[in-house]
Amino acid sequence: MRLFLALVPPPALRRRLGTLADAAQARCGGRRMPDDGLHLTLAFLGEQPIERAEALAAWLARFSILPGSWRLDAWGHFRRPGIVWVGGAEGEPALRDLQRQLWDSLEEMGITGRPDRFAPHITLLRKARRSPGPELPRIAMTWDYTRVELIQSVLKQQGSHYRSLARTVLPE
Ligand code: 2AM
Repeated sequence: MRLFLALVPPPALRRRLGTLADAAQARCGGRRMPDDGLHLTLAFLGEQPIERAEALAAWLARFSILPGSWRLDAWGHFRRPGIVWVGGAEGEPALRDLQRQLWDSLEEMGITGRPDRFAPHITLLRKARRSPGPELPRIAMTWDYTRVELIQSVLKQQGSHYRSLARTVLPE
């Protein structure tokens, strides 16, 4: 199973991000992520056997995370895969701590693949033909996050379909 750990925006924020995705697609082309697929990847785990997915789900459902706020205020572009994303211009220490904490636990479970650097972003478009430009709407949003989800990515012809398998409990 192809798995990753992510934060999933609440529905109202997803809709606002979807509006940005529409504006970005009008300028940049490419394939727009559906609103219900928008997320911030904290750890990409790749292909894992089903027993490990079960162990990960049980592990994740046992703890809560420190809630935080992520300030979204920047457009970005990964040129080669044509990814257009939104993220934060400021480095986000709380998100980095969360990502580090998750990878520390994953490595204890024997999972490899920790990236050298973490570039937090929410992908809005794939296979975009142009980079985002100054005519795109200004972004000023705050994402208050409380939970991490374990998500399965099922590759389909029209793009990946995401299925949430488990999530952390809400902080008290
Ligand atoms: P992307 O949006 O920048 O492509 C599910 O595929 C999630 O995991 C996506 O958010 C994707 O990031 C990320 N992802 C996919 N393949 C990856 C890889 N090889 N390394 C790191 N992240 C990856």
